[in-house]
Amino acid sequence: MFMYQFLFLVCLFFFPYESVSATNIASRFAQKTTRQVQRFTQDFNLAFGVVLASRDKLQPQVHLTTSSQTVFCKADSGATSSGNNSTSSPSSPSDPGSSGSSTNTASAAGSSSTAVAVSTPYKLVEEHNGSAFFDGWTFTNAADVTTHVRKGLVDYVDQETASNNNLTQITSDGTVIMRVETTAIVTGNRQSIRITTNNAYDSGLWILDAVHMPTGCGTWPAFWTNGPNWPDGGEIDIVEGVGDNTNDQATLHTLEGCSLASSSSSALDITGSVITSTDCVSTGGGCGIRSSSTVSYGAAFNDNGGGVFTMTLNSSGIAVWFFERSKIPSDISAGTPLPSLWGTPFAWWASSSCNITEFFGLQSTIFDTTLCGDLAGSVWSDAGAPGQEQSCATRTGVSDCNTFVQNNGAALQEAYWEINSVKIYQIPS
Ligand SMILES: *[C@@H]1O[C@H](CO)[C@@H](O)[C@H](O)[C@H]1NC(C)=O
Ligand SMILES: *[C@@H]1O[C@H](CO)[C@@H](O)[C@H](O)[C@H]1NC(C)=O
Ligand SMILES: *[C@@H]1O[C@H](CO)[C@@H](O)[C@H](O)[C@H]1NC(C)=O
Ligand SMILES: *[C@@H]1O[C@H](CO)[C@@H](O)[C@H](O)[C@H]1NC(C)=O
Ligand SMILES: *[C@@H]1O[C@H](CO)[C@@H](O)[C@H](O)[C@H]1NC(C)=O
Ligand SMILES: CC(=O)N[C@H]1CO[C@H](CO)[C@@H](O)[C@@H]1O
Repeated sequence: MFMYQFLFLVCLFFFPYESVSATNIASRFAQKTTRQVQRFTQDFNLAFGVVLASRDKLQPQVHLTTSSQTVFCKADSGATSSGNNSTSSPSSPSDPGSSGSSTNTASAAGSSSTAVAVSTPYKLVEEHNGSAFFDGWTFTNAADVTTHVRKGLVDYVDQETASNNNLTQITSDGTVIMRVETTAIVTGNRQSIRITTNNAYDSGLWILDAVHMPTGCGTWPAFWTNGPNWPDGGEIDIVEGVGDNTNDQATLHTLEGCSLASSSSSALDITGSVITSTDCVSTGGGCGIRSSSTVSYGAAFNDNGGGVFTMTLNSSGIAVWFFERSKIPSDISAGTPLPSLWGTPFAWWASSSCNITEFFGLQSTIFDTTLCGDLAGSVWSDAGAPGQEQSCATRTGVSDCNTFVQNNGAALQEAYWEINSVKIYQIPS
Protein backbone atom coordinates (compact mmCIF):
# COMPACT_ATOMS: atom_id res chain seq x y z
CA MET A 1 0.00 0.00 0.00
CA PHE A 2 2.40 2.63 1.21
CA MET A 3 5.08 2.18 -1.37
CA TYR A 4 6.89 5.36 -0.72
CA GLN A 5 9.73 6.49 1.34
CA PHE A 6 8.55 8.56 4.18
CA LEU A 7 10.67 11.58 4.81
CA PHE A 8 11.43 12.84 8.26
CA LEU A 9 11.60 16.37 7.08
CA VAL A 10 9.24 19.24 6.99
CA CYS A 11 10.13 21.25 3.95
CA LEU A 12 9.00 24.58 2.77
CA PHE A 13 9.06 24.50 -0.95
CA PHE A 14 9.31 27.57 -3.10
CA PHE A 15 8.87 27.32 -6.79
CA PRO A 16 8.84 30.62 -8.67
CA TYR A 17 5.95 30.80 -11.09
CA GLU A 18 8.14 32.73 -13.49
CA SER A 19 10.18 29.63 -14.14
CA VAL A 20 7.27 28.18 -16.04
CA SER A 21 7.13 29.40 -19.59
CA ALA A 22 3.66 28.56 -20.73
CA THR A 23 1.79 29.71 -23.75
CA ASN A 24 -0.74 32.35 -22.98
CA ILE A 25 -3.72 31.52 -25.10
CA ALA A 26 -6.33 33.09 -22.93
CA SER A 27 -6.54 36.35 -24.80
CA ARG A 28 -7.04 34.55 -28.03
CA PHE A 29 -9.47 32.30 -26.25
CA ALA A 30 -11.48 35.27 -25.11
CA GLN A 31 -11.60 36.84 -28.53
CA LYS A 32 -13.65 34.16 -30.06
CA THR A 33 -15.21 31.31 -28.25
CA THR A 34 -17.56 29.12 -30.08
CA ARG A 35 -19.14 26.09 -28.67
CA GLN A 36 -19.65 23.45 -31.25
CA VAL A 37 -21.81 20.48 -30.71
CA GLN A 38 -22.71 18.29 -33.61
CA ARG A 39 -24.98 15.72 -32.14
CA PHE A 40 -26.56 14.67 -28.91
CA THR A 41 -27.62 11.36 -27.64
CA GLN A 42 -30.38 11.06 -25.14
CA ASP A 43 -28.52 9.57 -22.24
CA PHE A 44 -26.39 12.42 -21.13
CA ASN A 45 -23.65 12.47 -23.68
CA LEU A 46 -21.87 15.58 -22.70
CA ALA A 47 -20.36 17.46 -25.51
CA PHE A 48 -18.91 20.86 -25.36
CA GLY A 49 -15.80 22.51 -26.46
CA VAL A 50 -14.37 25.67 -27.76
CA VAL A 51 -13.07 26.68 -31.12
CA LEU A 52 -10.16 29.03 -30.89
CA ALA A 53 -9.59 31.69 -33.47
CA SER A 54 -6.27 30.39 -34.68
CA ARG A 55 -5.72 27.24 -36.63
CA ASP A 56 -2.11 27.19 -35.51
CA LYS A 57 -1.07 24.07 -33.73
CA LEU A 58 0.67 25.11 -30.59
CA GLN A 59 3.61 23.01 -29.63
CA PRO A 60 4.34 22.04 -26.05
CA GLN A 61 6.06 24.99 -24.46
CA VAL A 62 6.03 24.26 -20.79
CA HIS A 63 9.47 23.72 -19.40
CA LEU A 64 10.36 23.56 -15.78
CA THR A 65 13.81 24.35 -14.67
CA THR A 66 14.68 22.52 -11.52
CA SER A 67 17.66 24.77 -11.00
CA SER A 68 15.41 27.70 -10.24
CA GLN A 69 13.64 26.04 -7.39
CA THR A 70 14.60 26.56 -3.82
CA VAL A 71 13.87 24.03 -1.15
CA PHE A 72 14.18 24.90 2.48
CA CYS A 73 14.03 21.96 4.82
CA LYS A 74 14.31 21.65 8.53
CA ALA A 75 14.23 18.62 10.71
CA ASP A 76 10.77 17.84 11.99
CA SER A 77 10.92 18.67 15.64
CA GLY A 78 7.25 17.99 16.05
CA ALA A 79 7.81 14.34 17.00
CA THR A 80 4.87 13.28 14.96
CA SER A 81 3.77 9.72 14.41
CA SER A 82 5.44 9.76 11.04
CA GLY A 83 8.29 7.52 12.05
CA ASN A 84 5.89 4.61 12.31
CA ASN A 85 5.46 4.60 8.60
CA SER A 86 9.05 4.90 7.60
CA THR A 87 9.92 1.41 6.55
CA SER A 88 8.10 1.00 3.25
CA SER A 89 10.32 0.81 0.23
CA PRO A 90 9.68 2.57 -3.03
CA SER A 91 8.66 0.48 -6.03
CA SER A 92 6.41 2.57 -8.19
CA PRO A 93 8.02 3.71 -11.44
CA SER A 94 6.78 7.21 -10.74
CA ASP A 95 8.36 7.17 -7.34
CA PRO A 96 11.30 9.52 -7.40
CA GLY A 97 12.99 7.43 -4.73
CA SER A 98 13.77 4.82 -7.37
CA SER A 99 14.72 7.22 -10.11
CA GLY A 100 17.01 9.53 -8.24
CA SER A 101 15.35 12.57 -9.78
CA SER A 102 14.76 15.71 -7.81
CA THR A 103 11.94 15.48 -5.37
CA ASN A 104 9.70 17.76 -3.49
CA THR A 105 8.31 17.39 -0.06
CA ALA A 106 6.13 19.94 1.54
CA SER A 107 4.00 20.23 4.57
CA ALA A 108 1.03 22.48 4.11
CA ALA A 109 0.88 25.03 6.84
CA GLY A 110 -2.36 24.78 8.71
CA SER A 111 -3.31 21.52 7.05
CA SER A 112 -5.22 18.95 8.99
CA SER A 113 -3.49 16.55 11.31
CA THR A 114 -4.04 13.79 8.76
CA ALA A 115 -1.80 15.47 6.21
CA VAL A 116 1.23 13.29 5.62
CA ALA A 117 3.97 14.55 3.37
CA VAL A 118 5.47 12.02 1.01
CA SER A 119 8.15 12.16 -1.61
CA THR A 120 6.68 13.04 -4.98
CA PRO A 121 8.05 14.11 -8.34
CA TYR A 122 5.23 16.64 -8.75
CA LYS A 123 6.06 20.32 -8.27
CA LEU A 124 3.39 22.89 -7.57
CA VAL A 125 3.39 25.46 -10.39
CA GLU A 126 0.02 27.18 -9.91
CA GLU A 127 -2.10 27.62 -6.85
CA HIS A 128 -5.31 29.61 -6.85
CA ASN A 129 -6.99 30.34 -3.56
CA GLY A 130 -8.44 33.06 -1.36
CA SER A 131 -8.30 36.72 -2.26
CA ALA A 132 -5.75 36.08 -5.04
CA PHE A 133 -7.77 33.22 -6.54
CA PHE A 134 -8.61 35.04 -9.78
CA ASP A 135 -5.00 36.01 -10.52
CA GLY A 136 -3.93 34.06 -13.59
CA TRP A 137 -7.41 33.58 -15.01
CA THR A 138 -9.15 35.49 -17.77
CA PHE A 139 -12.86 36.15 -17.54
CA THR A 140 -14.84 35.47 -20.69
CA ASN A 141 -16.91 38.58 -21.38
CA ALA A 142 -19.46 37.37 -23.91
CA ALA A 143 -22.69 35.53 -24.30
CA ASP A 144 -22.51 31.75 -24.27
CA VAL A 145 -21.73 31.59 -27.96
CA THR A 146 -22.57 28.35 -29.60
CA THR A 147 -23.15 27.10 -33.08
CA HIS A 148 -25.93 24.87 -31.91
CA VAL A 149 -29.58 25.86 -31.88
CA ARG A 150 -29.78 25.82 -28.11
CA LYS A 151 -27.54 28.55 -26.76
CA GLY A 152 -26.80 28.60 -23.07
CA LEU A 153 -29.02 31.15 -21.35
CA VAL A 154 -26.10 33.12 -19.93
CA ASP A 155 -24.00 36.21 -20.49
CA TYR A 156 -20.51 35.69 -19.11
CA VAL A 157 -19.34 38.91 -17.50
CA ASP A 158 -15.97 40.51 -16.91
CA GLN A 159 -14.27 40.42 -13.54
CA GLU A 160 -15.34 43.90 -12.44
CA THR A 161 -18.97 43.35 -13.37
CA ALA A 162 -18.91 39.97 -11.65
CA SER A 163 -17.56 41.48 -8.46
CA ASN A 164 -19.87 44.50 -8.56
CA ASN A 165 -22.91 42.29 -9.09
CA ASN A 166 -21.93 39.91 -6.29
CA LEU A 167 -21.41 37.03 -8.72
CA THR A 168 -17.95 36.52 -7.32
CA GLN A 169 -17.09 36.69 -3.65
CA ILE A 170 -14.23 35.80 -1.36
CA THR A 171 -15.75 34.56 1.88
CA SER A 172 -14.38 35.17 5.36
CA ASP A 173 -13.32 31.51 5.32
CA GLY A 174 -11.14 32.27 2.30
CA THR A 175 -13.30 30.25 -0.07
CA VAL A 176 -14.12 31.64 -3.50
CA ILE A 177 -17.64 31.84 -4.85
CA MET A 178 -18.77 32.07 -8.46
CA ARG A 179 -22.52 32.26 -8.88
CA VAL A 180 -25.13 32.96 -11.53
CA GLU A 181 -27.53 35.88 -11.45
CA THR A 182 -30.54 35.09 -9.30
CA THR A 183 -32.75 38.08 -10.20
CA ALA A 184 -36.33 36.81 -9.86
CA ILE A 185 -37.34 37.20 -13.49
CA VAL A 186 -35.26 37.96 -16.57
CA THR A 187 -36.39 38.21 -20.15
CA GLY A 188 -33.04 37.32 -21.68
CA ASN A 189 -29.90 35.68 -20.36
CA ARG A 190 -28.70 35.49 -16.79
CA GLN A 191 -25.23 36.71 -15.93
CA SER A 192 -22.70 34.01 -15.13
CA ILE A 193 -18.95 33.34 -14.89
CA ARG A 194 -16.57 31.58 -17.20
CA ILE A 195 -12.86 31.80 -16.40
CA THR A 196 -9.85 30.30 -18.19
CA THR A 197 -6.30 30.03 -16.94
CA ASN A 198 -3.67 32.06 -18.75
CA ASN A 199 -1.20 29.19 -18.57
CA ALA A 200 -1.57 25.91 -20.38
CA TYR A 201 0.17 22.56 -19.89
CA ASP A 202 0.37 19.44 -22.01
CA SER A 203 0.90 17.18 -19.00
CA GLY A 204 0.63 17.37 -15.25
CA LEU A 205 -1.65 16.99 -12.30
CA TRP A 206 -4.72 19.12 -11.61
CA ILE A 207 -6.35 19.25 -8.17
CA LEU A 208 -9.64 20.97 -7.47
CA ASP A 209 -10.82 21.26 -3.88
CA ALA A 210 -14.43 22.44 -3.83
CA VAL A 211 -16.99 22.69 -1.05
CA HIS A 212 -19.97 23.43 -3.32
CA MET A 213 -20.85 23.20 -6.98
CA PRO A 214 -23.79 24.55 -8.97
CA THR A 215 -26.82 22.29 -8.86
CA GLY A 216 -30.52 22.33 -9.67
CA CYS A 217 -32.74 22.10 -12.72
CA GLY A 218 -31.39 24.15 -15.60
CA THR A 219 -27.74 24.21 -14.42
CA TRP A 220 -24.82 22.83 -16.42
CA PRO A 221 -21.52 23.62 -14.70
CA ALA A 222 -18.11 22.24 -15.51
CA PHE A 223 -14.50 22.26 -14.41
CA TRP A 224 -12.48 21.18 -17.40
CA THR A 225 -9.44 21.67 -19.58
CA ASN A 226 -9.26 22.50 -23.23
CA GLY A 227 -6.49 22.38 -25.81
CA PRO A 228 -5.96 24.78 -28.69
CA ASN A 229 -8.15 24.81 -31.77
CA TRP A 230 -10.92 22.58 -30.46
CA PRO A 231 -11.25 19.70 -31.01
CA ASP A 232 -7.66 19.41 -32.31
CA GLY A 233 -6.09 19.98 -28.91
CA GLY A 234 -8.59 17.82 -27.04
CA GLU A 235 -10.90 18.52 -24.13
CA ILE A 236 -10.88 16.90 -20.71
CA ASP A 237 -14.02 17.35 -18.63
CA ILE A 238 -13.15 16.64 -15.02
CA VAL A 239 -16.33 17.78 -13.27
CA GLU A 240 -19.53 17.98 -15.26
CA GLY A 241 -23.20 17.30 -14.95
CA VAL A 242 -26.64 18.84 -15.21
CA GLY A 243 -29.71 19.46 -13.09
CA ASP A 244 -30.03 17.23 -10.06
CA ASN A 245 -27.30 14.75 -10.95
CA THR A 246 -25.45 13.17 -8.03
CA ASN A 247 -22.64 11.40 -9.91
CA ASP A 248 -19.87 13.22 -11.70
CA GLN A 249 -19.07 12.47 -15.31
CA ALA A 250 -15.60 12.86 -16.81
CA THR A 251 -15.40 12.98 -20.59
CA LEU A 252 -12.86 13.37 -23.38
CA HIS A 253 -13.61 15.10 -26.67
CA THR A 254 -11.09 14.66 -29.47
CA LEU A 255 -10.48 14.44 -33.17
CA GLU A 256 -11.23 11.08 -34.75
CA GLY A 257 -8.94 8.24 -33.69
CA CYS A 258 -9.04 8.27 -29.89
CA SER A 259 -11.16 5.75 -28.01
CA LEU A 260 -11.61 3.59 -24.95
CA ALA A 261 -10.51 0.00 -25.54
CA SER A 262 -13.66 -1.38 -23.95
CA SER A 263 -16.90 -0.37 -22.28
CA SER A 264 -16.25 -2.77 -19.42
CA SER A 265 -15.13 -1.18 -16.15
CA SER A 266 -13.11 -4.22 -15.16
CA ALA A 267 -11.37 -4.40 -18.54
CA LEU A 268 -10.56 -0.69 -18.26
CA ASP A 269 -9.57 -1.03 -14.60
CA ILE A 270 -11.77 1.85 -13.47
CA THR A 271 -14.28 2.25 -10.67
CA GLY A 272 -16.64 4.29 -12.83
CA SER A 273 -18.85 3.24 -15.76
CA VAL A 274 -18.66 4.08 -19.43
CA ILE A 275 -22.01 5.67 -20.20
CA THR A 276 -21.42 6.87 -23.72
CA SER A 277 -19.84 5.52 -26.84
CA THR A 278 -16.26 4.32 -26.40
CA ASP A 279 -15.30 6.62 -29.28
CA CYS A 280 -14.00 9.96 -28.00
CA VAL A 281 -14.60 11.82 -31.26
CA SER A 282 -16.17 15.19 -30.52
CA THR A 283 -18.79 14.86 -33.24
CA GLY A 284 -20.18 11.84 -31.40
CA GLY A 285 -20.39 13.49 -28.00
CA GLY A 286 -17.09 12.20 -26.62
CA CYS A 287 -16.30 9.23 -24.39
CA GLY A 288 -17.72 9.71 -20.91
CA ILE A 289 -17.18 7.84 -17.67
CA ARG A 290 -19.49 8.31 -14.70
CA SER A 291 -18.20 8.09 -11.15
CA SER A 292 -19.84 5.42 -9.01
CA SER A 293 -19.81 7.84 -6.07
CA THR A 294 -23.28 9.22 -5.32
CA VAL A 295 -21.71 12.22 -3.59
CA SER A 296 -19.40 13.22 -6.45
CA TYR A 297 -21.72 15.82 -7.96
CA GLY A 298 -24.50 18.27 -7.21
CA ALA A 299 -26.54 18.59 -4.03
CA ALA A 300 -25.20 15.29 -2.71
CA PHE A 301 -21.64 16.57 -3.11
CA ASN A 302 -22.56 19.87 -1.45
CA ASP A 303 -24.37 18.24 1.47
CA ASN A 304 -21.33 16.06 2.08
CA GLY A 305 -18.92 18.97 2.43
CA GLY A 306 -17.65 18.65 -1.12
CA GLY A 307 -14.35 17.03 -1.91
CA VAL A 308 -11.40 16.83 -4.22
CA PHE A 309 -11.13 15.98 -7.90
CA THR A 310 -7.75 15.12 -9.36
CA MET A 311 -6.71 14.58 -12.96
CA THR A 312 -3.39 13.41 -14.34
CA LEU A 313 -2.43 13.89 -17.95
CA ASN A 314 0.70 12.35 -19.42
CA SER A 315 1.77 10.33 -22.43
CA SER A 316 0.51 7.08 -20.88
CA GLY A 317 -3.02 8.26 -20.30
CA ILE A 318 -5.53 10.49 -18.57
CA ALA A 319 -6.91 9.58 -15.15
CA VAL A 320 -9.56 11.17 -12.93
CA TRP A 321 -10.21 10.52 -9.25
CA PHE A 322 -12.82 11.83 -6.85
CA PHE A 323 -12.40 11.90 -3.07
CA GLU A 324 -15.16 12.96 -0.75
CA ARG A 325 -13.97 15.33 1.95
CA SER A 326 -13.58 12.76 4.69
CA LYS A 327 -11.45 10.57 2.41
CA ILE A 328 -8.98 13.01 0.91
CA PRO A 329 -5.61 11.25 0.75
CA SER A 330 -3.16 12.67 3.25
CA ASP A 331 -0.49 13.24 0.61
CA ILE A 332 -2.88 15.63 -1.17
CA SER A 333 -3.63 17.51 2.05
CA ALA A 334 0.10 17.75 2.71
CA GLY A 335 0.74 19.30 -0.70
CA THR A 336 2.85 16.36 -1.84
CA PRO A 337 0.44 14.51 -4.13
CA LEU A 338 1.45 11.04 -5.28
CA PRO A 339 -1.15 9.43 -7.56
CA SER A 340 0.18 5.91 -7.00
CA LEU A 341 -1.25 6.14 -3.47
CA TRP A 342 -4.79 6.91 -4.60
CA GLY A 343 -6.03 3.54 -5.73
CA THR A 344 -7.98 2.88 -8.91
CA PRO A 345 -9.21 6.04 -10.64
CA PHE A 346 -12.86 6.32 -11.57
CA ALA A 347 -11.86 7.21 -15.11
CA TRP A 348 -8.80 6.18 -17.08
CA TRP A 349 -8.15 6.60 -20.78
CA ALA A 350 -5.03 4.66 -21.65
CA SER A 351 -2.70 5.64 -24.46
CA SER A 352 -3.00 2.13 -25.91
CA SER A 353 -6.24 3.17 -27.60
CA CYS A 354 -5.76 6.94 -27.62
CA ASN A 355 -2.40 8.47 -28.48
CA ILE A 356 -2.46 11.17 -25.83
CA THR A 357 0.45 13.09 -27.31
CA GLU A 358 -1.34 13.26 -30.63
CA PHE A 359 -4.83 14.16 -29.39
CA PHE A 360 -4.08 16.45 -26.44
CA GLY A 361 -2.24 19.74 -26.73
CA LEU A 362 -1.57 22.43 -24.16
CA GLN A 363 -4.54 22.42 -21.81
CA SER A 364 -6.01 25.58 -20.33
CA THR A 365 -8.15 25.12 -17.24
CA ILE A 366 -11.72 26.39 -17.19
CA PHE A 367 -14.65 26.90 -14.83
CA ASP A 368 -18.02 27.76 -16.21
CA THR A 369 -21.65 27.60 -15.27
CA THR A 370 -24.13 27.74 -18.07
CA LEU A 371 -27.88 27.40 -17.93
CA CYS A 372 -30.05 25.28 -20.23
CA GLY A 373 -28.25 25.22 -23.57
CA ASP A 374 -27.01 22.24 -25.47
CA LEU A 375 -27.09 19.84 -22.59
CA ALA A 376 -29.20 21.01 -19.65
CA GLY A 377 -31.82 22.18 -22.13
CA SER A 378 -31.69 19.03 -24.24
CA VAL A 379 -32.16 16.62 -21.35
CA TRP A 380 -34.80 18.74 -19.56
CA SER A 381 -37.45 16.07 -20.06
CA ASP A 382 -35.16 13.09 -19.52
CA ALA A 383 -35.15 10.99 -16.38
CA GLY A 384 -32.97 8.15 -15.20
CA ALA A 385 -29.50 9.53 -14.55
CA PRO A 386 -28.51 9.12 -10.87
CA GLY A 387 -30.21 11.92 -8.91
CA GLN A 388 -32.48 12.70 -11.85
CA GLU A 389 -35.00 9.92 -11.26
CA GLN A 390 -37.63 12.52 -12.13
CA SER A 391 -37.03 14.74 -15.11
CA CYS A 392 -36.70 18.48 -14.53
CA ALA A 393 -39.85 18.95 -16.61
CA THR A 394 -41.76 16.77 -14.15
CA ARG A 395 -40.07 18.18 -11.08
CA THR A 396 -40.66 21.82 -11.96
CA GLY A 397 -43.93 21.46 -13.84
CA VAL A 398 -42.47 23.67 -16.55
CA SER A 399 -42.08 22.12 -19.97
CA ASP A 400 -38.90 23.79 -21.10
CA CYS A 401 -35.64 24.82 -19.49
CA ASN A 402 -35.49 28.43 -20.70
CA THR A 403 -38.96 29.29 -19.40
CA PHE A 404 -38.15 27.83 -16.01
CA VAL A 405 -34.74 29.48 -15.68
CA GLN A 406 -35.91 32.91 -16.81
CA ASN A 407 -38.82 32.98 -14.38
CA ASN A 408 -37.39 31.34 -11.27
CA GLY A 409 -34.28 33.14 -10.08
CA ALA A 410 -34.81 31.84 -6.55
CA ALA A 411 -34.44 28.30 -7.89
CA LEU A 412 -30.85 29.17 -8.82
CA GLN A 413 -29.70 29.95 -5.29
CA GLU A 414 -27.66 26.75 -5.33
CA ALA A 415 -26.13 27.50 -8.72
CA TYR A 416 -22.73 28.47 -7.38
CA TRP A 417 -19.20 27.16 -7.08
CA GLU A 418 -17.47 27.50 -3.75
CA ILE A 419 -13.80 26.66 -4.10
CA ASN A 420 -11.03 26.08 -1.62
CA SER A 421 -8.31 25.89 -4.22
CA VAL A 422 -7.15 24.88 -7.66
CA LYS A 423 -3.62 23.53 -7.83
CA ILE A 424 -1.63 22.53 -10.88
CA TYR A 425 1.50 20.43 -10.57
CA GLN A 426 4.17 19.47 -13.08
CA ILE A 427 6.92 16.89 -13.17
CA PRO A 428 9.99 18.85 -14.23
CA SER A 429 11.61 17.41 -17.32
C1 LIG B 1 4.11 5.05 16.64
O1 LIG B 1 4.99 4.15 17.24
C2 LIG B 1 5.23 4.44 18.62
C3 LIG B 1 6.30 3.49 19.12
O2 LIG B 1 6.02 2.18 18.69
C4 LIG B 1 3.91 4.31 19.36
O3 LIG B 1 4.10 4.60 20.73
C5 LIG B 1 2.91 5.26 18.78
O4 LIG B 1 1.64 5.10 19.39
C6 LIG B 1 2.77 5.03 17.31
N1 LIG B 1 1.92 6.05 16.74
C7 LIG B 1 0.92 5.76 15.93
C8 LIG B 1 0.10 6.92 15.45
O5 LIG B 1 0.64 4.64 15.57
C1 LIG C 1 1.07 8.93 -15.98
O1 LIG C 1 -0.10 8.99 -15.17
C2 LIG C 1 -0.48 7.76 -14.63
C3 LIG C 1 -1.77 7.99 -13.86
O2 LIG C 1 -1.57 8.98 -12.88
C4 LIG C 1 0.61 7.21 -13.74
O3 LIG C 1 0.25 5.94 -13.27
C5 LIG C 1 1.90 7.10 -14.51
O4 LIG C 1 2.93 6.73 -13.65
C6 LIG C 1 2.23 8.43 -15.15
N1 LIG C 1 3.40 8.27 -16.00
C7 LIG C 1 4.43 9.08 -15.90
C8 LIG C 1 5.54 8.81 -16.85
O5 LIG C 1 4.48 9.98 -15.09
C1 LIG D 1 -2.80 29.98 -1.07
O1 LIG D 1 -1.84 30.00 -2.12
C2 LIG D 1 -0.62 30.61 -1.73
C3 LIG D 1 0.31 30.66 -2.94
O2 LIG D 1 -0.33 30.68 -4.09
C4 LIG D 1 0.02 29.84 -0.62
O3 LIG D 1 1.21 30.48 -0.22
C5 LIG D 1 -0.94 29.73 0.55
O4 LIG D 1 -0.39 28.87 1.53
C6 LIG D 1 -2.27 29.17 0.12
N1 LIG D 1 -3.21 29.24 1.21
C7 LIG D 1 -3.80 28.16 1.67
C8 LIG D 1 -4.76 28.39 2.79
O5 LIG D 1 -3.61 27.05 1.21
C1 LIG E 1 -24.15 38.23 -2.25
O1 LIG E 1 -25.04 37.14 -2.47
C2 LIG E 1 -25.14 36.26 -1.38
C3 LIG E 1 -25.98 35.08 -1.80
O2 LIG E 1 -27.18 35.49 -2.35
C4 LIG E 1 -25.70 36.99 -0.18
O3 LIG E 1 -25.73 36.11 0.92
C5 LIG E 1 -24.81 38.16 0.14
O4 LIG E 1 -25.39 38.89 1.17
C6 LIG E 1 -24.64 39.04 -1.09
N1 LIG E 1 -23.69 40.09 -0.77
C7 LIG E 1 -23.89 41.33 -1.16
C8 LIG E 1 -22.81 42.30 -0.81
O5 LIG E 1 -24.88 41.68 -1.76
C1 LIG F 1 1.70 9.29 -30.94
O1 LIG F 1 1.65 10.55 -31.54
C2 LIG F 1 2.90 11.20 -31.57
C3 LIG F 1 2.66 12.62 -32.05
O2 LIG F 1 1.85 12.62 -33.18
C4 LIG F 1 3.84 10.41 -32.46
O3 LIG F 1 5.11 11.04 -32.47
C5 LIG F 1 3.97 9.01 -31.89
O4 LIG F 1 4.75 8.21 -32.76
C6 LIG F 1 2.62 8.36 -31.72
N1 LIG F 1 2.75 7.12 -30.99
C7 LIG F 1 2.26 5.98 -31.46
C8 LIG F 1 2.47 4.79 -30.59
O5 LIG F 1 1.62 5.91 -32.50
C1 LIG G 1 1.98 1.14 6.88
C2 LIG G 1 1.74 1.75 8.18
O1 LIG G 1 2.39 1.44 9.17
N1 LIG G 1 0.79 2.67 8.23
C3 LIG G 1 0.45 3.38 9.43
C4 LIG G 1 1.01 4.77 9.37
O2 LIG G 1 0.61 5.53 10.46
C5 LIG G 1 -0.76 5.68 10.61
C6 LIG G 1 -1.02 6.56 11.81
O3 LIG G 1 -0.10 7.60 11.82
C7 LIG G 1 -1.38 4.30 10.78
O4 LIG G 1 -2.79 4.44 10.84
C8 LIG G 1 -1.02 3.43 9.61
O5 LIG G 1 -1.52 2.15 9.81
